[in-house]
Amino acid sequence: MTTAVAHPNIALVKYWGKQTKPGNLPATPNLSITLDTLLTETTVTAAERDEFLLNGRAVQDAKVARFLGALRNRYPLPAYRIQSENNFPTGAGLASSASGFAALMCAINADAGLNMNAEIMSEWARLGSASAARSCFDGFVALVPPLWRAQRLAPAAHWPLSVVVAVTSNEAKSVSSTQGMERSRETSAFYNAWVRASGDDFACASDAINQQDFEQLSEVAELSCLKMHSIMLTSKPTLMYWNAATLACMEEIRRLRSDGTPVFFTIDAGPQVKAVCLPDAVDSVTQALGGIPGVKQTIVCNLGGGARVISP
Ligand code: 2P0
Repeated sequence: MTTAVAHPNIALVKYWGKQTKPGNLPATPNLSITLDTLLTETTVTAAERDEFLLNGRAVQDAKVARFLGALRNRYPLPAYRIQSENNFPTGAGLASSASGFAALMCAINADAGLNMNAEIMSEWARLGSASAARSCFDGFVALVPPLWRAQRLAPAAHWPLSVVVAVTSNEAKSVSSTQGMERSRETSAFYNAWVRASGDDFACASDAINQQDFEQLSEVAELSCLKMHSIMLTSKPTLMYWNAATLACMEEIRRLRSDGTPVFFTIDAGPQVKAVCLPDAVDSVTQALGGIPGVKQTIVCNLGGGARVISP
């Protein structure tokens, strides 16, 4: 029996769309920060048959089954009872599949003695969910060609950033990211332009992180987020992940920034808003977002560690 933990990560340069060849390969280079506070804890126990319990309930999960199948094509593994718990809403745009597959890969790696390093673990975690590759590492993380293994661009200590998550709904999304991004690739007239521009966005964000240039990072990260949501909105049928409180948070964050507060927003495939800020701005950002009608909860995170075994 082995228990591992991993945190969600938040992309500052987004992944939305896959290559058509096998391997669950993103169509665009992407870059994230790994959070603390939000956590998935996963225990694997050798068993007579595979069983997956998510937050205490037995579920059939095709992605988990496919992931285990792929691993078993390469490694002799026992059947596993997998117990996975999230301390935050699941499937609601808070990257539970990223932390989930990173924790699962890390637990199996240790339990079965596979001796993978973090890069190899990230390559396998990517097969489960591409964003999970990034949760194998702490700090600032890139997922780029040609190998599409995650790499740490800089450790968390390089540039302490904070993230205030404004939770505007606890419901699971109606269209999964996997289905949504496939729909966008097939139907959005702007999809090819999104893919073409992604390399420049990635380079600009990497440069901003190296230089600790908050203004440059704000501009490129908000633009990447809004481009991704433009692709979602122009998919057929449309993918609209925002609600009224999402928009109110975006407006408030832009107002705070124009008044001199170092903060920018990013939003994933769900209605939650993540306000990325310098640590000194956490209190004012939390207060401002917490007062917006429709914001159910705010959660403060700093940058966190990569996937790791906690027991034995
Ligand atoms: C990201 N998202 O870069 C983007 C932004 C959601 C919006 O990566 O199909 O759950 O399992 O590889 O990793 C969510 O996609 O999708 C995601 P699959 P995944 O964080």
